[in-house]
Amino acid sequence: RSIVNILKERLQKREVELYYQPIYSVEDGSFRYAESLMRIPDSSIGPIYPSEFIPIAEETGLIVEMTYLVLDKVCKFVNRLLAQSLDIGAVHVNFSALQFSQPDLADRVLDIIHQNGTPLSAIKIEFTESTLAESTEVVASFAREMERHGLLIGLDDFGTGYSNIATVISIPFDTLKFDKSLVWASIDSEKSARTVKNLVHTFKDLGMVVVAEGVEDLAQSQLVENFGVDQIQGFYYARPMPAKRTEQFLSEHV
Ligand code: G
Ligand code: G
Ligand code: MN
Ligand code: NA
Repeated sequence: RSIVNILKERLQKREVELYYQPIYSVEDGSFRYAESLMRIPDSSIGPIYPSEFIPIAEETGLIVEMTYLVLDKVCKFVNRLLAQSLDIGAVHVNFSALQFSQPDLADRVLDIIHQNGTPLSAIKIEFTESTLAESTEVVASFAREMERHGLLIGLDDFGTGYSNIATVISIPFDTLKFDKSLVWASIDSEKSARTVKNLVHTFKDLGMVVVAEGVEDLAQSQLVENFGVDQIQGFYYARPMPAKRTEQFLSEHV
């Protein structure tokens, strides 16, 4: 069986699995945020990882419906947390560039969230710098429309794409996530560290929530805390985990 056929079948059966990686909030030491990460468990060939299936889902266009499925599942997950009075700040959902070729994107996104009765504030849509570079105008108008509705938008993988600072600051991003490569580079290089620290200050000064990702040990966590980031994501704090374990984790750390 090819990966394409597995993806089609999973999509049809709505059997995409979501893992969640809790995100640490520096201010109060809580874990009130998480990022959803797609997994395709398949018994015949073992689990298929995003690095393998996301490019295929993008080439075939399947990523569009997969993303709506992910969003629907995230809404249901958030609803379960809220029903237990767990104050999940927001779950970050990844969007691929291809999503922005859909003229009804904004309507579909809002429909899915409304149909689930999930508060808009509990979802944060992440897209990458390369998405922004590829479809600047579409992304900008989507971001403005989401802002009007109260849905938060985050820029992912900052520092790896073709960041045009003028574009980045013209879009109403709530959140900016520094890519792991910048975090790691800052451990080895004083120049990188100073640059990232100053950028963190710049974005915070603009009122953005700043996240560092890929934090794997104590030294890296101390470094990014010293940079002044608001939130930290990384294996040092928590690995991506199944929904049930995430619920348990969050209930113990909110
Ligand atoms: O979870 P993992 O570290 O293997 O994820 C690898 C990559 O796959 C990440 O860059 C992540 O953005 C991407 N990815 C994971 N889940 C999704 C998803 O639901 N949608 C999209 N578009 N990308 C995802
Ligand atoms: O969407 P994005 O590319 O930001 O996806 C986050 C990816 O980073 C996921 O694949 C997740 O598993 C991975 N990740 C999260 N924390 C760490 C970490 O501390 N180290 C490494 N190597 N990868 C991480
Ligand atoms: Mn992401
Ligand atoms: Na990232």
